[in-house]
Amino acid sequence: MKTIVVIPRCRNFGIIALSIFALFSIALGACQPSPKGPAISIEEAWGRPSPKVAAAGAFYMLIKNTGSEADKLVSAESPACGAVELHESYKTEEGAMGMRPVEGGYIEILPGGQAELKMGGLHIMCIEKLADFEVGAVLPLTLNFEKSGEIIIEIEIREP
Ligand SMILES: [Cu+2]
Repeated sequence: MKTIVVIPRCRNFGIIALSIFALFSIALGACQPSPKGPAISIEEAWGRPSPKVAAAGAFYMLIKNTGSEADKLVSAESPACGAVELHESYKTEEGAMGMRPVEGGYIEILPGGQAELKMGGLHIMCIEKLADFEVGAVLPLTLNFEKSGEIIIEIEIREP
């Protein structure tokens, strides 16, 4: 599922700038760059396939904020997972890759910004898998944002 955000178009501004209509539009604030508050949308949500015996899986996606205020992803849950954690990947002192819960326990998305959850970086960890992560499976995931509240999406299990 995708959340669609409509932003007023401000293109061709120069062409219409002299028209009375445009002057009215400006007066009414129709060309404001973004709505009030955060405006969160999720794109390209997917997860890697893994064998049944694997205890955990990871979800990746692009979280965009086209609003005028920052928002924070604070938690997530899914009936496909016993627990869900927000993780980041890091390099250990020995040079190996590890992962850990994100600092502060949240992922912040600044106004006009985005958070890219990808392999080797930020990700949503599905601990204690309760469903098969086979190619073609679609798993529901609820994202909880500090200001935007619950956003329910579908995770497509596919090859990277
Ligand atoms: Cu992880």
